[in-house]
Amino acid sequence: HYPPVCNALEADNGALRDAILYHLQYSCGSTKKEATQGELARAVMLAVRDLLTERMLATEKRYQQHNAKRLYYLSMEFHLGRTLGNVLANLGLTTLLARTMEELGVDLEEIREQESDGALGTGGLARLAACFLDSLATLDMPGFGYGLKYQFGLFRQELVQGYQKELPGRWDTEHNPWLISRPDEVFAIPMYGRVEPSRGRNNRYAPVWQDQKFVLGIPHDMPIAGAGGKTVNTLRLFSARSADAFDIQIFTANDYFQAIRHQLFSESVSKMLYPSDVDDQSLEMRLKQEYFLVACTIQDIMKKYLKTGGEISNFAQNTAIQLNDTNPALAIAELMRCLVDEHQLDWDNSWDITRATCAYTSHTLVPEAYEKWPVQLFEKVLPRHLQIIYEINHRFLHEVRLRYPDDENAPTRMSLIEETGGRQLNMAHLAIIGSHSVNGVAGLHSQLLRDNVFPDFADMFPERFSNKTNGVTQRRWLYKANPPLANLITSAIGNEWIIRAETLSRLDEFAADSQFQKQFAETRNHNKRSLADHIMRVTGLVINPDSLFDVQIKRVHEYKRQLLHLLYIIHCYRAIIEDGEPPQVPRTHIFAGKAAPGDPAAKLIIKLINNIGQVINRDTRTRDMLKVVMLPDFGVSLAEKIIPAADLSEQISMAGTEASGTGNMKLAMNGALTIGTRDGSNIEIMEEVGADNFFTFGLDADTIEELRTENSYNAWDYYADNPLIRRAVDCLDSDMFCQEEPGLFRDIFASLMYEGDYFFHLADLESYIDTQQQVNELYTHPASWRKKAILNIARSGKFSSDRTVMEYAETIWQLKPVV
Ligand code: 26R
Repeated sequence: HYPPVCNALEADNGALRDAILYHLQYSCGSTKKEATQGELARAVMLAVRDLLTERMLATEKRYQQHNAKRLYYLSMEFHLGRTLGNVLANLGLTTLLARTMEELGVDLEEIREQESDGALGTGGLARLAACFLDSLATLDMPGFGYGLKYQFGLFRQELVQGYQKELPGRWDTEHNPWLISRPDEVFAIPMYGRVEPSRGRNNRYAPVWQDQKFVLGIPHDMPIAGAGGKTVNTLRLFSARSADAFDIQIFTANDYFQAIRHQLFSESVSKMLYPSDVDDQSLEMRLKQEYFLVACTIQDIMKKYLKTGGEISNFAQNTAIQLNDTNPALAIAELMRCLVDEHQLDWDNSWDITRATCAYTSHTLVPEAYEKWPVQLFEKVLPRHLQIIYEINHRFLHEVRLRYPDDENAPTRMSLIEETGGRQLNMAHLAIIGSHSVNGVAGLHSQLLRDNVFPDFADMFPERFSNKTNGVTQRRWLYKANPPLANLITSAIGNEWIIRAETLSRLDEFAADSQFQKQFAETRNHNKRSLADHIMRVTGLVINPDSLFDVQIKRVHEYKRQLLHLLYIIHCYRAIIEDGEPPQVPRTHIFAGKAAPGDPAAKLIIKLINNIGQVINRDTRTRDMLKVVMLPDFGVSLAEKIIPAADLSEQISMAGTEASGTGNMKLAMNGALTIGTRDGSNIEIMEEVGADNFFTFGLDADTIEELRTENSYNAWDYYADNPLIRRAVDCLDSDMFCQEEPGLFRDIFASLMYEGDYFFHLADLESYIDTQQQVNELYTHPASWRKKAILNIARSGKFSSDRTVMEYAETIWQLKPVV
């Protein structure tokens, strides 16, 4: 039952206070009188962590008693956001802690603001991983995250004169109160060196990998508490340290500086999270990082498994490994190396075990995002793994030839090694061949993976491919992020929705209830006013809290088409100032998002958002009918502020490019209406909430694919045919939004008009403008709007990550709750 009674704490109010004071004194070396806000926050987090630690140990004991199958979720990225508020919510401790802090004369809100976001990830893939961990723990399933403890996670974004500036993030990985470091459980990870052919046991060919350099991996555990707090799993993050051998060399070697360089060199392995587009100089470090994660993880899994008395031959019955995209796909080669080289298992058995253990999720359709490693580089860093991959490939291509005797190109297309454009190792092919399951993250995405991206593999292994539509945890994204709405929902239908999102459907009958609508509107107004205050504090801009809040919050990338949204804003602006046509409804356009540091096109879009804001927000002719805001430093905490206040959710990627999207789910769940293309999980959201309660527009993926293959799309046709489109697009060629830096946005104009408009902005613009008009229309009928908004909440149950995780558990992992 929810919320839980938290040990003796609920009964004995004093216990939590004493724990906080204890940590203030003994862990922070401070006193209540002297303590800084930071120290107080630390003491609070440590006191809460103690509660988690007890439960974590009890959970582990339970798993061992049941000899439970375990899932390891391998991901180079986890975007956790803040932990304190989430733990309090999941343990049902929010009120108790608030009361305790009041007694101590401390403002809990301020304490919570002290915590910085754990942003060890770049985008949706990383946040999905965090939602999955929350769901696994809530469902009492033995599922563990494995990742890297970067010293520098995702950069912090500042906007300086409208330009993105990157600064180091604030998450303190060195003294993070949530992490339990375990230096005694260190793992030694070999890299480089060479492979010597030699004879092993029974005179078998047994290659020996030698002269390696070693990097040490130290595990740090982050407790992950599920709702109710019974199950506390862990996210294990590895940091790199130099191997002792090097430290000794520093004191003994002739070349002291060389020895220290060595040390720096190994410790740099967990130095920083790389952005999605890695430059050539960083390739080697990124490869080492991916291998480091995988090697630490496999050693850890194996050690734990053998310690519990498991037989190697039963390994796959007790272990599932999920590869979060291809970054950790080397786990396949590493597990093979471990079984063949270290446990002297024969190849076929090892291969069966590996495939039965591993499963792969793809998260993208953007071709550049598919990982490939230059073979030369790979051989230098991981010579033994390259041999293993050659052997896998050799055997696999043999099968391909048997299966497709008449298709002489099949082996070339399906090989792990691409021979064109320098020899490259195709990681997606490795992931598919070495897994028993391959899944996409929304229906359309999974279908496009089968039909367009991996058709050969889908033909050869049809049973491996499936769909698992993404989800988000309603506990962070509704229960914790939006208390006014969460309380209203609970008052209407009870609180079961917190652990069973499908029960949100009970709200259906309240959608037309005027009393409920009124209360819903009150929560929305409250949230919109808080966001307006926040915008005022951060940007100095005064916005109209009664205007329609139109939000687009996500990574800035051309395929997500922030530019389409901007063209609509420009259209509205010119309609006001030139045609004297004020919009039917006042709107505030709210943007937030980071651009990859190496993506100049995305960075220029950020500058364009800001400049359009500058011009429009200052123009007295628009008064408070039109405002454009860009909030800096998008991340989980900022999303938690924006989402509860959003009226309209912009999900306008070019159809066929967004694998799923998860922001779309968070917004719908909080009662925003979506304006969206038929892309990713938008399609499924529309199916669930009903076409009447969703604004869709634009070309579908098939049509775009067709136009592209026929080469028959021409942006100039749309430009010539529609004067309104021309008027909007022409602004980018003029200096209307860049008086101070003439010509600044001409590259954007050129990409649309001279470089083929790769993302079909002009093709979709008219339909987008028309649909925005329908949005305005509806907003003038508050009762109809509210009804649709409430229906969106009521029908968003499918998009809980609890549902997603249960699907993975049943069909891929064979994982069961352990209670
Ligand atoms: C820019 C390009 C090179 C690139 C694009 C995307 C590089 C890296 C990525 C990261 C990918 C793997 C990612 O984060 N994908 C996102 O995964 C989410 C969770 O499944 C999806 O909801 C989202 O649609 C997808 O973009």
